[in-house]
Amino acid sequence: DDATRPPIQLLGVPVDVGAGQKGASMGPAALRMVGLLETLEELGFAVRDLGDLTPKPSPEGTDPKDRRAQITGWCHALAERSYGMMRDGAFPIFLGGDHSLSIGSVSGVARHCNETGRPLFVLWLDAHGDFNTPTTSPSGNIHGMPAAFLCGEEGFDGIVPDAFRAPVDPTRVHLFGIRSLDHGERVLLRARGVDVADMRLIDEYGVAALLRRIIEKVQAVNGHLHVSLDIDFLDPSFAPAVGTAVPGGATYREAHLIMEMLHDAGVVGSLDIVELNPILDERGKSAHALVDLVASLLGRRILDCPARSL
Ligand code: 5AB
Ligand code: MN
Ligand code: MN
Ligand code: MN
Repeated sequence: DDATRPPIQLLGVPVDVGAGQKGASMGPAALRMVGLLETLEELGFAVRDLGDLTPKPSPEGTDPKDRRAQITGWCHALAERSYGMMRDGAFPIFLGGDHSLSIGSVSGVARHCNETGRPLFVLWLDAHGDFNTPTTSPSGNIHGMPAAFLCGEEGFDGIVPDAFRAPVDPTRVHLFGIRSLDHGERVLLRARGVDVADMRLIDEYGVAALLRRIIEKVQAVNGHLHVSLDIDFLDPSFAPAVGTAVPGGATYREAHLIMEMLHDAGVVGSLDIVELNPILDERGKSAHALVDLVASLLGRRILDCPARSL
């Protein structure tokens, strides 16, 4: 029913200093170019494009070589913005940009959930754990750390304003599709009790059974599920536009099934689409694949007329 569907707000977050390679800053433009907004409107949603975020300048001026300071500028601005979008009653979609942006986007969502008493769950669709800290990281790249930040690990002081420092319970963070972990993050993930569905588990049980357990946990407490979709979750054969491609990712249909099940469950309240690096794409196919996945998440069906089936 249309009346119960929140309006969608799109926000571009053209950050790439969190990654080792430049280019994800063009992600928001590419997603718009292949028709994200129009696709969502065709599904019957009211969609507002808020344009691209600009980072908050630091009082002393930000040294362009200080990546941590740059990320802080983005995440300060994004945490506030994300919180505002949630308060508006919107369904926010954050268009990345590298994965460091989730430090800001999820912090804003978490603050809103705390205020409204809704338990927050995070589904992290990724080839990587993103559970390094500034101490364990082999690369120093902040896009390999956001999940650790969100679970309250140390070493991130000041990266979002204090009012937004609301750690998510690690047992409510679900990493899914994982096939590349560093030693330090493997140790931390185990110690904190984060739920990890790696590709080995997915191969044995299939995405449906593993996702159903997560959905049921969220539904049992009327939780809010934030989905953080890193394009490298997908197999690079159909989504090559990634700086950190790892073979053996989710197939096209596995990824769509996840989105379709999430839609039917009605549990998702916010979404990041991150790490699309258009300069590495092949004739826009990765960008198109992402838009099709978002469409499935928001109700496109194979069999029924989309605008009437919701
Ligand atoms: B992405 C690596 N674990 O920390 C690191 O793309 C890769 O957001 C991180 O998942 C990949 O640098 C970060 C080696
Ligand atoms: Mn709300
Ligand atoms: Mn990744
Ligand atoms: Mn990631």
